[in-house]
Amino acid sequence: MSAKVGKTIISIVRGDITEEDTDAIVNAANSKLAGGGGVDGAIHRAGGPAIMEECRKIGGCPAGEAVVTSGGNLKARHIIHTVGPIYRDGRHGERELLANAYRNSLKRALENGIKSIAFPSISTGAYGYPIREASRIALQTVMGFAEEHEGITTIRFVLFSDRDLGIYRETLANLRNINRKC
Ligand code: AR6
Repeated sequence: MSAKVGKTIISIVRGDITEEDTDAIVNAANSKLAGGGGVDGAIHRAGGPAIMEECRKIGGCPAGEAVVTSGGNLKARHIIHTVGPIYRDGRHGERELLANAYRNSLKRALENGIKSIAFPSISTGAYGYPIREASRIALQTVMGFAEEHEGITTIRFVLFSDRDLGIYRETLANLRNINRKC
């Protein structure tokens, strides 16, 4: 399933992000860039130790920000490490921090000449963000960015389960309908 916004194709697929062949994949990291479980663990395992070496040199990344390393042994040449919010109750700036994580990842992509990028569902695993709301923020943010910026041709959301895929699909369908009515 996909949508075209300006010159950017935004698509939603099911898969393992470590196997993506986009110019960059995004990692849902922690603020110490220390590695961990979930998608972070999978990326470091598949990409090899050179990535952690680069993360150590960078030192850290606050929630909502994003930094770039090489892709190590992955097909993707770059990894954009971003840090989503830890969800508490939705009243602690979580929405803005999650939107910033997507927006700043796309900014780093533009700065590095990256034309295709794959995102996981940031913050909806260990960090507990309710996925329906997170999917709206994710898709609205990247669609808004694609309207305002040229240069990225492909933005792909790579969901790890059928359930997550279904939720992102529904959200994209709803957002496309809303845009058509405007
Ligand atoms: N490909 C795509 N998506 C995946 C993969 C994969 N290989 N593996 C897991 N996911 P999480 P967070 C999905 O917990 O919530 C780490 O320990 C997963 O099903 O990876 O942002 C970090 O070090 C879920 O939908 O990230 C941080 O401490 C989504 O990726 C913390 O977890 C995000 O789940 C970050 O938590």
